[in-house]
Amino acid sequence: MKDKGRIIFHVDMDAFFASVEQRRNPRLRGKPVVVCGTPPRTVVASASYEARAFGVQADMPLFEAMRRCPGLRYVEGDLHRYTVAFLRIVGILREYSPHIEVASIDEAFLDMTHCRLFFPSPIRAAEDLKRRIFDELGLTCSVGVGPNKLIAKLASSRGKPDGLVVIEAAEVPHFLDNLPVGQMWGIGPKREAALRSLGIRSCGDLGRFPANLLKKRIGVWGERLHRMGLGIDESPVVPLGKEPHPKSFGHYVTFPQDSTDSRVISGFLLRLSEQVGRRLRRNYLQGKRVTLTVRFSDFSGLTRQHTSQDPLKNGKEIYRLAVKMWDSLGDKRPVRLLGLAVSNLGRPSNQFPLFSWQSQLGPLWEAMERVNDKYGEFTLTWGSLHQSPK
Ligand code: TTP
Ligand code: MG
Repeated sequence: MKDKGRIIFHVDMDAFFASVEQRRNPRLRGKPVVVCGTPPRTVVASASYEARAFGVQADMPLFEAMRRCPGLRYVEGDLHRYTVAFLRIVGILREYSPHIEVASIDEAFLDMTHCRLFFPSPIRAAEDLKRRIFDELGLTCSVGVGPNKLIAKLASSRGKPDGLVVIEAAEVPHFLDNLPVGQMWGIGPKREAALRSLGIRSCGDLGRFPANLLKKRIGVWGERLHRMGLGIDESPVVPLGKEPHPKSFGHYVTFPQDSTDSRVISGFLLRLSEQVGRRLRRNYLQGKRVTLTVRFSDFSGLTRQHTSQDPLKNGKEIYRLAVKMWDSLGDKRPVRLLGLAVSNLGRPSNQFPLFSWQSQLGPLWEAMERVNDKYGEFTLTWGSLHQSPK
């Protein structure tokens, strides 16, 4: 394969949450099953392929899924269970390449370029890896093999479920020509419609469309999309343990209505502090500098920074400082937006994660956080990882 001879695998578990539940409960196997939050007012997180045959899909309200598929079984999700299962999968993947990037709660990239000595045939290695995961966890996955992460990911979704799709560098143009543009990363229904109006239907069309024109029509993303349409992606597989830690964590909130009420303002400051604090904790970091951003109803704004002598470790500490910073502003204009960021980050010397790689699971955390935000009832701490899977 060209692309500087890289060989990249993308491994994505099939109907992950639902499959874990089917594995756990044999009565669910071969049946339409969804994993969701607490019924009845919840949405589908994962649908088994049996359920998908009835048009059930992720993000669909549960009642709609039940309407489409009478006899559908649902299981309230347990994020702890899925995380434990995926960490076992990561353990297997690590035996194939030390260069693994955990991309979300059920997918990972492997750079197999330098593993040729051990695995002369990438296809054999991919087959073997699939078999290992199935034998040890009873779960199927889809593997895409390509000259870069973009092509590998597109290939794995092409093969779903239980697929193995290999795209050599020379086959990339043909592969992209046959791929609807909506399947490209970052192209949702709205953007797809905008591209269609320009006559762009396949990913190949995207690559052929002049970059400058695309940029004019759809903005800064245009250039990036053009390169993606050509199948170009030079981004490296960033292995576990090698990610640089972020420089800052920040959150913003736009008020539902402008306010001068100090209780409303401190309420939002508390929420922002907790959000930032949670990200610090889950990355095993602490920070010293707090940046407060305020926008007023007249759209003017200001930013204040304060560096604390002692590192800030949690939401409470951040909140205390943020309130002081707000009070010292003494500005009485109605506020429309608040932002809070913590920078000058470092790792506390006395609080290392149990295993070094645990501190590097940022994308996994991000994915779990997204699910947690969506289904508040799922809660997870690293401590719980030390229980065996149920
Ligand atoms: P996906 O890999 O997107 O979906 P999947 O594994 O269920 O199915 P596929 O075979 O198409 O890969 O997401 C992985 C898990 O993330 C999924 O099992 C549940 C969770 N998830 C949500 O909680 N909400 C969502 O909207 C999506 C898409 C996924
Ligand atoms: Mg998946």
